[in-house]
This record gives sequence, structure tokens and C-alpha cells, in this order.
Amino acid sequence: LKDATLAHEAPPEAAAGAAQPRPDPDMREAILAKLRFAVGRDVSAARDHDWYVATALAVRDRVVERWLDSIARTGPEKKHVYYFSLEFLIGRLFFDTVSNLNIVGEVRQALAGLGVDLDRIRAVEPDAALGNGGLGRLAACFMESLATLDIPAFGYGIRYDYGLFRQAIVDGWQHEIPEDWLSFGNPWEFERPDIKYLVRFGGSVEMVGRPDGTIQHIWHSAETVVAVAFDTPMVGWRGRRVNTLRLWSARAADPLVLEAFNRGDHVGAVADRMRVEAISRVLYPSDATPAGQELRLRQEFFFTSASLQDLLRRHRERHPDFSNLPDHGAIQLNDTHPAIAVAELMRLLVDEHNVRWDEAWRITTATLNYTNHTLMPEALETWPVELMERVLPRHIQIIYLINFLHLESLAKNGEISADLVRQVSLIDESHGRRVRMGPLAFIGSRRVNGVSALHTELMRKTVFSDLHALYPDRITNKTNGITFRRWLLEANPDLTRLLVEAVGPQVLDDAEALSGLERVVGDPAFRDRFVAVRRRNKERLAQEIAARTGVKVDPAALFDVQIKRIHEYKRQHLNLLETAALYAAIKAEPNRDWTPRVKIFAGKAASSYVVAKLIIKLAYDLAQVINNDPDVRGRLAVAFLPNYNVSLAEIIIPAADLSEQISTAGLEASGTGNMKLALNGAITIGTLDGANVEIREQVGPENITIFGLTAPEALARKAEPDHASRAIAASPRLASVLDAIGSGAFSPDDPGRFAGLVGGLRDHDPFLVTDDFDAYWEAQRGLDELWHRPEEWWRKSLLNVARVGWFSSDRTIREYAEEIWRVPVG
Ligand code: GL7
Repeated sequence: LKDATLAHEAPPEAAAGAAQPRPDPDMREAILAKLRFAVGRDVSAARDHDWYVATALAVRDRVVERWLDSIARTGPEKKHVYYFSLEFLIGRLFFDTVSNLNIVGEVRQALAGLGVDLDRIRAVEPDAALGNGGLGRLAACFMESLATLDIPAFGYGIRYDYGLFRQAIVDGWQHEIPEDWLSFGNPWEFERPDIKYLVRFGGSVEMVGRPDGTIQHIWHSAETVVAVAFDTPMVGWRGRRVNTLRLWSARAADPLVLEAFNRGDHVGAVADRMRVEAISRVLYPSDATPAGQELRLRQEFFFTSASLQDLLRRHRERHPDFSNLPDHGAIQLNDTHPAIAVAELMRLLVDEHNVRWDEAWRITTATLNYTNHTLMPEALETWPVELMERVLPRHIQIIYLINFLHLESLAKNGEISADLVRQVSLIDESHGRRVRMGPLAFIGSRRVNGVSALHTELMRKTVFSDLHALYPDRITNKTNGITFRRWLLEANPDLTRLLVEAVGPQVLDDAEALSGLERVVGDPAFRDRFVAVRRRNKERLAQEIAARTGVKVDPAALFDVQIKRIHEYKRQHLNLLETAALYAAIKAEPNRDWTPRVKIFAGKAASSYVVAKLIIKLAYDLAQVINNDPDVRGRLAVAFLPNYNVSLAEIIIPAADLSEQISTAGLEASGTGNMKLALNGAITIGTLDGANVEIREQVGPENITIFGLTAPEALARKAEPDHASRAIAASPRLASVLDAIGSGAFSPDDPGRFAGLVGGLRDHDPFLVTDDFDAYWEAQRGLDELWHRPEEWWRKSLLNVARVGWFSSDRTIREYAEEIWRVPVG
């Protein structure tokens, strides 16, 4: 336990109310038994992976006890939260579990006694990358906080065989490699062959009159898929509670296959099976853009239907009917991906359980809630009516009826214009007929929330303005948060130890206790220790950069970090333009006292997003030139780290000095990387966008660097047709950097490579890169100067750590619990 990285692992006495882990003297024996009887290996033959699995299984046994306890303790009557999400970007679970159970020391000792290093085997675990980016990672943080706050909850999603692709960078170009995360088995999951549901697709609907004059709808589906449950325990802090993440895997319904097989059509039987099982084969790699494919719609319906059937079955086991469903369950739809739940819950209640339509609508709209995560019009999901008719014929009828009643209720409340109907109808008729999933989710929900104050305000004013006028109490804000367990305690153990020393162990349980740091920000001895911790983290990152890219960087330099999906609205290219301009400036004035900087980038581009891939290539080409130019050595370096994922984020974030949050104002709904970086002491350079606005409120405007157009200014500027050319004409620096990149100064092997990218900026520049360039440049130079005043820099850095407690996902989940779900918080 002398290991400095684990100072927080002994549970402090001060942790009031925390359930202490039971002493477990047998960890060593447990690991050995698992190695022998579950892995089937002898100590002498065991390799790292065997040790990892054996240890994970031994730890899992401790989890299972608490899991079963949690379920038993909860009792059927308690209200449950159901988090429906097509994505859960979990990352690794081993260390997270061990850490949350407070048994890091025990496990480390047991392994050390066997000659095995915990840190080596924890690196063997593949990331569970069942998500694209912020939206999926948020779901994972929420699962952890739900368990921590002792809220009974299920996460519902898909068990993809292949998670988000692995990114390889070959000569600067992104290549996608399948992420076969299950190939060595997954010790955390429990297959539940007995928990399965039939999910149907296609076919037709027969309408049969009943004697009482009502009409019964009988759906004769064309295809049946079996959804099989796989459960993963989600452990809260100090093992207080363990909830279930239930992910569905698609299986062909065997009888059908067998029948074809018996007919002799073996190939056809297998083909059918492949088609069915494709549903849970792979995660769509699109981020903040809709996938728009039939398979995606099948995925969405598949997991939504299975999850609803599952929770309705449990409800019916204990209650005579569904009238009290809203008292016992709250469903959260994570974006519109599960929005078909509105129609499916209605169908299950009305068609399968004979609930009257009005009563079913009351139940549905009291149970469902919807989170919107983006307002970019091109990113809002819609499905062609023709596709819906073919894949979900009964659901399209239900959607039509919901739409009819919705429009009728407006008419009852007064005049409605054709314009308003067009605005609020669930069917968009402007480019072919399409079902608008956002409005469907809105109408079918009790509460609709945005993910930052600014984003929620924009929801009310733009995309949902008409619906908001009709239902003024429905939209509410729940600013995102992050779990401090993963993003501080686990990712930055040295800083955690320092914080415990400075403000006491309650900081482990209560994020707001970080504010105690305010007392020591002025203490030079403390600051030196803080800087020393950061220095070690930066050395580790420097090693990682060298290992992954071959680039050698100086840990004493300012580490300037932009890590997130590659997207034009996130404006990595703005950062790259500034990088190229800085390079030119250093070369022009080599003797100035430049602040040494390392520009660190990481992120994946959607596989079909050509411009995003070109932006990666630009980062790479800049790196080639800059890193090999002796004139700027020691002042500027550029590194693009391949294969950004949760595990890499855990290494980069504790080592970042500067956090780049430079999206076009109004377009980043929240961001969560911004919170993780500030929590670990990075100073933010950012626009007034998403949660940056609230970070500024929390840390104080003097401790964050804000630049550029505001959201309303950006909107107005975009409407000026010549905004880009004017911005370029006004900025010789920008003009010259565009010329350089556009004419091939960084791509001598293919001088025209970036002509299109630069041309796009010159012509329309929809993300206002040119308009914000000068302000960004100036802001960066201000930070250069600040770096030369280390006392001030570190004071600001520390104040960021001290003041971001509010961004704990415990706070976010508490707000959801109180206002949206109406469940007690433990
Ligand atoms: C996102 C937003 O882009 C991001 O700003 C937000 O932090 C996140 C979680 O709320 O949701 N919306 C979205 O479609 N994706 C996001 O990451 C993919």
C-alpha cells in the first residue's frame, strides 16, 4: 500500500454512511481458484490475459453479492429508472470496479504476492466501446452515478459484437479496423438465456371489427427476431449499490431456421440467420449525424421493443394492470434513437394488453422522458414513411393516430394555421414524407430536457419553439455531468491523493468538497506539489505519445489538447490553422521568447465523413513539417494520437494544460470533455457554447479564456453571404496561412490536397472558422503570456479544480431524480 497512486483506496473513516467492503482475506486464494478452475491454467503457464480474467472473475464474485443484495433490498415496489440508450461507452471495467469496491490495495497485494503487477494486467482489458462519443459516455457516467446514489435502475441497450472501430493512422489517413472486443470473452457479463423476447418486423396489419364497434388491429409480421439479455453489473461508489446494464443480442428464431434447413435450403437458412443477427453485430459509427439506414431503424426498434416488453412483464408480475406503471417506472430516452418507444409502448398496451387508447396515452406520456443532445438540423432523426410502412406497419398507423389527435387537440384550443400544422406535425412533407422522431419523442414524453443551459434555451427558441409554446412546462434543463470516480479518482490517483490531503477524505464522496481547495491555492508548497503531480502525468503522456507516434515532446512545454470526435463544427481545423500560423510566426521571429507548446489531437472521424478525415490528414501533414523543422524545435510540436478511446482519454486528461473547446457557438449541445479537463486542472480556451458557459460561471471569467462570436452573433454572421471573404481580407495572418495550406506548403507530395478544404472556408465557411480566427489567435497569445507567469497560471488551474464540483454526474442525476423521474435519492 505504499504505492502512491493508491492513497485513496483505504476507505476513510469520515465517509459517513458508506457501506464498507467486507474484509476479504481470501483474494489470493480466489484468484488462484479462478485461474485454475475457470480459466483452466496453471500458475506456471498463466499469461497476463489469464491473470486478468482470473482476477476479474474473483472480483466479480464480490460484485455479485452486492448485486443480489441490491436487488433483494430494493423490493418490487420501489420505482425504477430505465435508461434507454443505443450507446454505452463504458471503457474498461476492471479498475473501475475494483476502485469502486475499495479493494484496489487488497487486489494489488494479492497479485503482487503471485508475482503479477496489477497495472500490467489491467491494461489487457479491451475497452467496451459501445458508443461513439459524448452521448454514449454520458450514459456510462449516468449508470455509475445512479448506482452511487442508490437509485434502482436498468440501463437498456444493444450488445454489439463489434464496438466503435479501432482507428489506425496510415500516412496520415484514417483506417477503420473492426473492434472485436468480445474475442477473448467478457468476464463482466452474464448471459440470460431465459430472459428473451420476440421482436417482430414487417408484414401487414389486419383490422377486425369487434362486436362493440371498436376495431382490433392484428399485426401479421413477416419476421421474428429473438432478443436475448446479457447483464453487466454496474457498481456504484463504495459498492453502495449495484444496478444492471441489460444489453440485448439478436438471435434468429430457431424454428424458422430449422424449417428451412429441413427443406434443404441450407444456404438460405444461414443467410436469414445472418440477416437477423446483423441487428446486434455492429455499432453505427456516426456521431451527431443520423445513420439513415434500414438496419439502424431495426436496431432502434429491436432494443426498444425488447426493453419495453421486459419492464412490462416485470410490472405485470406484481400488479393487476398497467394503470400505475408511471408510479413504478420512469423511462429516459437517450436522444431520439429509442423514440419509437412512444409508438411501441402504445402498441403493447393497446394491442397486446387491451388497454384503452386514452388510458394507454396517459400511461405512456407519464412514463417516458426524452433528452435532446443536438440541434443541428441535419442531425435530427427522421425516417421515410415508406420505410416505416414496410418495417413497422403497425407503428406507422399508431404514429398517424397520435399525430391526428395531437393536431386535433391544437385545433380545439383555437385557430391553427397551415403553417403551424406544418411546423408541429409528426410527418415532415418537405422532402418526401418522413416521420420526425424528435417531435414524436416530445409529444410522447412527460419531460423533455436539454443538456446545458444554453442548449436548452436554444431548444425552446429554435427547433422546438412551436411545441414549447404548446407545452410550456415540458422542456427542462439538466446540464450534463461526469463521474468523478473515473475521471479523477481512477484517472488521476496522484492528484486525488493530494486533494485528500488538502481538503480531507470527504472529497472522495462529495464533489462539492473540492471547494475546500480555495484555502490552499495561495500556498506555494501546495502549488509545487500540484505542479509536480501534473509533471508526472505529463511525463507519462509524453511516453505514450512517443510510443504511439514516434514524436518526442518535452513534458515542460504547454500541453495544448483537443480530444473529441473530428467534426467541422468542433473546429479542429481552426486549431490547425492557428498551429500553422504560429509555426510561421516562430520561423519569422526565431529569437522571440515563444512559449513552448505541444499541440495534441486525438479523435475519430465517422468512416464516411470525408472532410473530417482530411482534417486528420492535415494534422498529420502539419506534424510532419513542424516536428522535423529544427527552427521550431523545443517551441512547437504537433501530435495526432491514434485510436482515441476512453482508456486513452484517461491518460491524456490528467496531463493537459490547455483544454480546447472551440466549437462554433450554438452548435455543441454541452460537451463533457470540457468538464473532465477542467476537473484535472486544464485551463479552458473556448467559445461561449454548450456547458462552457456554465464552466465560466462556476470557475469565474478570469479563470477561463473565452473568445469569438456568441451564439446569436454566429447565427447573424452566418447569414451574411460574404462573411468569410471579409474576415480573410481583414486578417493578413489568416490569408497567408490559408494560402500556405491551400497551395500545398504542408503537402508537397500532393499540393492540391487541401485546396478543397481551404476553398470551402473561403467560399461559405458555415462554421465561421475564418470569422473567429483572429479572436482565437489573440486568445492563444494571451495564454502564451500567462504561461510565463507560472504562479498565475497554476492559481487559475487550481481554481478550476476547486470550482467544478458542480459538474459531477451525481448532481446531474440528483436533478433528474427529483424533477424528471421523481424517485428518491439514497
Ligand atoms: C452530443 C453532443 O454533441 C455533446 O455536446 C453532448 O455533450 C453529448 C452528451 O449530451 O451529446 N450529442 C450527440 O449527438 N452526440 C454527442 O456527443 C454524439
